[in-house]
Amino acid sequence: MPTNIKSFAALACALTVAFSSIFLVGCDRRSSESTGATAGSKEAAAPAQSTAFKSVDITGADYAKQLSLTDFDGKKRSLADFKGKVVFVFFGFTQCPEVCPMTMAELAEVKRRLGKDGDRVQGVFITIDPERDTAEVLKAYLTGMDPSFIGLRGSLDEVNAASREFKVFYQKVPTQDGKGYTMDHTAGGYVLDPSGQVRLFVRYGLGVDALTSDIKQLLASGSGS
Ligand SMILES: [Cu+2]
Repeated sequence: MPTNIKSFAALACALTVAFSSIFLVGCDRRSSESTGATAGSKEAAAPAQSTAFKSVDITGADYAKQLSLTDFDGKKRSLADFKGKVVFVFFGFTQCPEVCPMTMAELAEVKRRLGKDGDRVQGVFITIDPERDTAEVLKAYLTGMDPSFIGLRGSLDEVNAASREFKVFYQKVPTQDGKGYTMDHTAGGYVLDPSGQVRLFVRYGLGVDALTSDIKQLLASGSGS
């Protein structure tokens, strides 16, 4: 008897979660990386029951559809280059003290755990600090964590356009000594399925187990051939 009610409740919950996740991306704006991360882990706990995914399911979103930047070897890249793979897209900067290195290190661990299937997972890191993150810096940083990772950069305008397409926020924040700056940015990544559709928003701190499970599902559903 309660089946219909249950599925309706699940749907309503999923919609609420999807809506709040879009809102929360915006909420990262003013928060520093650490507070953003704390808020993220609290919010991330809720969606787990309403979907098979541990991340926030954003299947059908009308953004994160295109990308046009240059990789650290000077090659022009678009999302079409990664078709057939599950792609993890993250916006960050190499001087980030915690969120960026933790996120990419976790993704590297996920790839290792997946073994042979890990070859079909592509990590894409887009620098929001192209002034300091030269191609050389970006390449050393990423390939040091996983030789398959790709780093993308562009002019300030190009990076800004990409961040708008992915609904990612970032801004330069002067350091307290007044001598330099750091970057505030959205602490989460996007996962695209092998057909190139955006499927998940991964909040910072989700963890290796959950991310491995989510990516496994997308690899299984999108094997195609
Ligand atoms: Cu960061």
